[in-house]
Amino acid sequence: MRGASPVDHKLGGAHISGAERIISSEALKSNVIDLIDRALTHNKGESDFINISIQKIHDESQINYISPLKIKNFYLREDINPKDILSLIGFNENQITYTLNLLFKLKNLRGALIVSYPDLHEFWSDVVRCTNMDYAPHIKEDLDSFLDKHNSSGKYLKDALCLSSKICSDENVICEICISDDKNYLTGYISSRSLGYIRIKNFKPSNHEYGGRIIFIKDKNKLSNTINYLKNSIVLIESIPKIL
Ligand code: WAQ
Ligand code: MG
Repeated sequence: MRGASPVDHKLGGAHISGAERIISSEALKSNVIDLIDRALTHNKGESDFINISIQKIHDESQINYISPLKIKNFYLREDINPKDILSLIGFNENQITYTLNLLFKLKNLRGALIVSYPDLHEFWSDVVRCTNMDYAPHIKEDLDSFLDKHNSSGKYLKDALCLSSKICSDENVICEICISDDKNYLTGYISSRSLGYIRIKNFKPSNHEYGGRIIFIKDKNKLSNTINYLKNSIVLIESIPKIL
């Protein structure tokens, strides 16, 4: 599902809300209702345009099962900041400044901006909306109780972890960095295969109304493979994440 306002993204509308589900056919109707609800009740406002597309998975062998990233919850620590994390990933000071400036400049994109590293080329004509990922149906219930138990059932973590686990499972991806569209939701994250999904409290300044995602890739010759994987490959998370 993706929702926009005042008109379709393709006609210049702003992104309001988006979500993905991979479910059994019996759960289809109830999930569609939930998604419409989500598009109409987002903190950014009501979607005036909602696109719901539904695709049957014909063959289970099309499904790729992956592990979730480990969650590192710096939510309660004040001493961690995005610069430290990017530096651990290997970014130098200029690259860090560049990255944070770019992130805070992103406005109402319907997908993620891909940037090659280390030459920092921005692929503006290939902003990618990742689709076709979810948690495997057999873990969904346990996942919800697990997240509840760890006070992590907050509204955005579950979907963001799923999306980011798919993104980082592409070999060409170095890391992903994200802040929410919701102006009241200040927690963002930086994720990578090496460090996991690192949540950062107050990543976003409280007056910042926009969200965004940047995906850094190693090899721009493999850009189209990466985009194809992020959009089209069907990915299910097969196990409950660890919270460190
Ligand atoms: N694929 C690519 N980019 C996307 C997608 C997608 N499926 N969905 C959203 N984006 C981009 C788009 O540019 C949005 O403007 C931006 O990301 C932010 O999206 O507590 O809520 O849905 O651990 O607002 C992160 C912290 C919350 C969660 C992220 O993102 C936590 C969030 P939002
Ligand atoms: Mg959102």
